[in-house]
Amino acid sequence: MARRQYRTPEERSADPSVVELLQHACDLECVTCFDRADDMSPCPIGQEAKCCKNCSMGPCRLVRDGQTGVCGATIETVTARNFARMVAAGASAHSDHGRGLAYTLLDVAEGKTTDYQIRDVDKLYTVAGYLGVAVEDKSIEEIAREVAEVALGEFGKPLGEILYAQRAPAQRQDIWHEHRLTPRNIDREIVEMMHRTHMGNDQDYEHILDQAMRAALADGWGGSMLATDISDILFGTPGPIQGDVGLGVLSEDEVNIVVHGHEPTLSEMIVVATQDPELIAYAESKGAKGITLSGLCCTANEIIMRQGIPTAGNMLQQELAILTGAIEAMIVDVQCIMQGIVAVAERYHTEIITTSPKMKIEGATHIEFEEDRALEIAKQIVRRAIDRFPERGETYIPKDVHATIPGYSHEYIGYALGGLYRGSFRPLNDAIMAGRIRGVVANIGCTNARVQFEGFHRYLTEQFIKNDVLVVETGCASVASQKQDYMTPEAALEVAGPGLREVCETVGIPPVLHMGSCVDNCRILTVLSQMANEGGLGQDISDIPAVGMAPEWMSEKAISIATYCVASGAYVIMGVHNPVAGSEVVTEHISKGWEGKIGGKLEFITEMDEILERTLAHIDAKRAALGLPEYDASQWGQSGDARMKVLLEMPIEERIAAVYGAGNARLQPGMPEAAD
Ligand code: BF8
Repeated sequence: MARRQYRTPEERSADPSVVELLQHACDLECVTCFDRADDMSPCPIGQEAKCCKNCSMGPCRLVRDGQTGVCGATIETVTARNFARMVAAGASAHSDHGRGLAYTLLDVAEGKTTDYQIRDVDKLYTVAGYLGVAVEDKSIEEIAREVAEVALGEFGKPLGEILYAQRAPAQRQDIWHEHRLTPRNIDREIVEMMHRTHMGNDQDYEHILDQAMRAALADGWGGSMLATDISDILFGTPGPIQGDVGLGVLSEDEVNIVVHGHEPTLSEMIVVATQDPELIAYAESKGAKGITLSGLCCTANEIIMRQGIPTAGNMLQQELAILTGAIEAMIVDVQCIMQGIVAVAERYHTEIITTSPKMKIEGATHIEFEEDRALEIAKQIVRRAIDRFPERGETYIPKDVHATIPGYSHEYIGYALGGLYRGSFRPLNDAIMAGRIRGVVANIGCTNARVQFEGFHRYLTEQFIKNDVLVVETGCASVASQKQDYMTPEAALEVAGPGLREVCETVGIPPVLHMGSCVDNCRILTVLSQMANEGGLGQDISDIPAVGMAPEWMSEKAISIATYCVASGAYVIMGVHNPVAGSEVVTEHISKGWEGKIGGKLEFITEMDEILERTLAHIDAKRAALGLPEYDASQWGQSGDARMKVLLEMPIEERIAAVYGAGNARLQPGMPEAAD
């Protein structure tokens, strides 16, 4: 029997600090998700969605041509069902997150909690407008209460359609109506998805997949969009802020608390508690120099973009962070939390604290978070963490910290491009129309232990910006770029292509923009809608030279996001593996079939260079369809700081010739002196 092949740390990770910790884990014989991935091949039947376990006549494994389940279900039905159930699970996760925030807003409005406030009144007014809540002669609290009530109604209202669908370009709304894809309410679409995929129900793959799109749209334009909007109301709409990213943000001499998960209601309160002078003094009384708070996964995105709290890492770094031996407590809420962290924590003094009524892990401490006692509970948790500090043993913290500027909400992008009174997407559209910016890529989603950690994210992001493609990112993908130093304006000078660089220099933005956590992918929908409405790039999201991708995806949420982006008109590429590979018909349908029907398509591509080529080809094809000039990098780069740097290094005569033309090589007034 062939010996199982274990990947080297370098094969497992493109992030040098993770390579270092994987070697450390190996030395300690500590098992992580990377080892488990190598130990256990993915089930070849489940991986391709060829297994139906929706009734007890099965599970049926459809491995031979033409084979059906006991009930007669075909491979098309089975693969479509499995895909649709992934969408339902992903949509439910985002939407439940949104519902929780709506309840918190209601509690704030009714004075049931004083630990949270309405931090962004402007956003409250904007959201009231979207939801049809009149604001005249009402107090902030009254408006907030009505907004919360209407928002909660969006999850289960008996009649009508979700209100946020009206935020899409008109043409897109027409397509949704034509194909009966407009979500009615969020819960209904998810419940109906589960119903339709029950044994003996919907057995037409196209019909099943239509409902998958409707459930996904209820996520993107419903649950996620409400989650983002209400988070902004309660915690502030993000704007650029300086921060640090990398496992090196953990402190050698302070109490380290890491918050991990998704919901800002928990993390924002932990931020407040860790800044409490009494608790800082308590930490000092235990021999620490203070308290260092950092984030993991999407929680990290939430608190770095609003509070500047450092990010320790993304999803696959959760076990490795504990392996530093420097974490007193890892506080988790919901989603993307691996059970494996408990086993790693048991080797150290680290306490894993679960806080959500929806999530417990055997072996972890459970301290349930209640919004009406939020700060009190947060302080209790922080105190517990401090109590662990004297038990800390040897530490192994990689020296890995990167500066970053996260927080490019769609509101801020509009402001950056036009100021307070003229905020608009016009300059972005103009730059794309001229060809300075070739197109836009939304690189989002997870990291996955089955592929080289951040290998795809790092390679593709670099290639895109070198090719003058503006990249926007959320979730774990954004953490990869931050660790790659691509989310600073300096990255534009050093890495971006000439056209993108000119735009970044003019506006003062990085070539890769951080737009938040995974629920914040709906911000990208808003940007695309505003670009379509601005004019010059067609009438619909499907006209824009843009591509979405999650090359290292792993979660069902990523499948829901991909599906709502496709149903909104985008071309989306996913890596890792094709979860409907069991059926060529379904694979073809979600690509060419969906493209013909609704203008967006979903493809699974596992080779980096193929993803790159297809993305650029799609962007160029969309440019051509709009009648825009062919992308030509040689036209750009004659202005801006980077160009000035090159000019200043030239001898004066050459510099003058470069600027004014060879025939006019005489000193011009105002020309800077040569550097030498
Ligand atoms: O929601 S990117 S691994 S942390 S699922 Fe999870 Fe994927 Fe990270 Fe946030 Ni999103």
